[in-house]
Amino acid sequence: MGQAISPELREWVVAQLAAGHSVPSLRASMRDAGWHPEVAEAALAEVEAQAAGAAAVTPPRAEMPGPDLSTSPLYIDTGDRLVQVLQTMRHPRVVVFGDLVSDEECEGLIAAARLRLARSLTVETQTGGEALNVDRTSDGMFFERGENVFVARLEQRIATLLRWPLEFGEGLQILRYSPGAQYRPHYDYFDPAEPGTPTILRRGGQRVATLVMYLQEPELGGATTFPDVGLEVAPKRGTGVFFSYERPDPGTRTLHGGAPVLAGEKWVATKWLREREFI
Ligand code: PD2
Ligand code: ZN
Repeated sequence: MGQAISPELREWVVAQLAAGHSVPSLRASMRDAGWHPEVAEAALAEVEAQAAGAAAVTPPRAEMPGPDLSTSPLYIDTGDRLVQVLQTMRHPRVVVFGDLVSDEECEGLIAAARLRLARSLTVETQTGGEALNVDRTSDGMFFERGENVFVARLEQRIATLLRWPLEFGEGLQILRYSPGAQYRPHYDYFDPAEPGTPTILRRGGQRVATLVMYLQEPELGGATTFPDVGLEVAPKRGTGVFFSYERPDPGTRTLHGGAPVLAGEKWVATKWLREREFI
């Protein structure tokens, strides 16, 4: 019985061939990433056959998460809170929100996360597993979706604010940056050219947007930076910075980082939104 070829695996094979990699090297990468040889062969054969016919056209993403800015609102009512719209940018799409998280919620999230912190792991696109990342020197943890009342309330607010189903969100990530800690510039989407990416994409497809919320402000440093456009967002408690990327591509200008904390401690909560339900 042949296994079905996922759209993600097909996409990855297309990207690799387009980048000039040979079929034998793709076969070896897929084997190393744990794909069954039959599935790998079927995916290669299918993509090669398609390439011989009409050129594949990737349709633009129909819908994206984001607030309704059509009336240039100063506030958005999320049902339980009036969130401020402080700043917007179109390319990259960035929106800075004020009064997004209450002091009580910031403190509740930090208290629940503190005991479970570990040196941050990031998703390892080579293999689809997790690994220590030298580019990120913060400590972190993940909550399950809806794990406690603070998490559940915030997730519902985010779903309303960004008009994206709650179930399409990953669990909330909490990060603590001590003095000197930083997160070097990176993209939050998964690199389509990496062999582990098809495995990662099985849980809800690509990431399409990020919301970083500041739970505790440092005394100095710790801005979220967007180097392509020279933007720095100050890590003010209760504020959040949203950005979205309709393609997993640097052309979205969503390169961003967490500048080194120079004094004090910075805590953030990050919500990543996927294309589909995140299981
Ligand atoms: O803490 C930040 O400012 C930051 C910067 C870049 C967080 C993330 N990325 C992230 O969680 O992806
Ligand atoms: Zn990031």
